[in-house]
Amino acid sequence: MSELLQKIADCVEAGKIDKNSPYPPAMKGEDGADELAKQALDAGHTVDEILQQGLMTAMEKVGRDMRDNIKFVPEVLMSARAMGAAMKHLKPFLASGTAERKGTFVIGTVEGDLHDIGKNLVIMVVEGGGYEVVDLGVDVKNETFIEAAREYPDCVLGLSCLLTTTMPNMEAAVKAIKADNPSQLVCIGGAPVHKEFGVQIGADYYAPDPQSAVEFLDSVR
Ligand code: B1M
Repeated sequence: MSELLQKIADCVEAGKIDKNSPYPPAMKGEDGADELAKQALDAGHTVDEILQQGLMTAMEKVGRDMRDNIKFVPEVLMSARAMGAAMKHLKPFLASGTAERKGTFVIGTVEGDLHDIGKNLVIMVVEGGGYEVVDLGVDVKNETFIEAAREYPDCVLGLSCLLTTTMPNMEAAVKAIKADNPSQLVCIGGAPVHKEFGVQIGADYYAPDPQSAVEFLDSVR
């Protein structure tokens, strides 16, 4: 991995957002994920390299440290903010789709779940794939998904979840959406969910990554 990408990964892991950020004290005054992501783009690194080698690698390590009680929620939040600062520079490349929109994708993280980094990445890629995206945010109640589906007829609903404990909420959401309108298309995604789970809960598609969500949208429009 290049030195610049390694530095980005170090910043995300340490929660170093930008040069002015006083956290962590050991990195005070140094460039953060914000400046380094811009430098990496200027140096010719691809968006995919920065995402996969710089940001995702670091976030996976943060996740392992969180699981092993080495890092705690406040530190993980700083890492999430550092990742967000870097992603800001990637957004124009991911979301530079054509002006003509191919359809509407309404997405939210299911009730009880506050994780939104993956969802926001999906939004950027789906926008880049040429779709209008309506972001319902996190901790989205079943009724909110249903109301949005009525407000945007012909939309595809996207449900994200990152916790095993909110997988039952995803199931409840899909069942409520389908009970209201059996032909409403629903795509699910998120680290703990998988294809079999999607089939089991009655979702139309399980997208393992953002690009797969675009491919599903293209296949049903
Ligand atoms: Co949380 N957290 N967290 N957390 N957190 C995990 C998920 C965890 C695996 C960490 C761990 O223990 N190893 C663990 C879940 C364990 C489990 O479920 N069994 C966990 C836990 C336990 C918790 C809390 C319960 C901790 C606590 O309070 N004790 C708590 C729950 C809060 C809540 O939601 N109610 C909590 C809180 C938090 C923070 C707030 C601190 C923060 C979230 C900040 C934010 O999102 N704004 C956070 C973070 C950052 C993580 C980890 C470290 C990183 C998640 C992430 O953003 N990954 C995570 C560990 C890990 O994943 N390594 C962890 C990067 C992101 C780009 O990937 O979200 O997977 P991901 O999205 C991917 C794909 O999944 C896919 O595309 C994306 C790009 O490839 N995708 C879709 C996602 N949604 C999709 C939808 C689609 C299609 C594709 O179509 C609709």
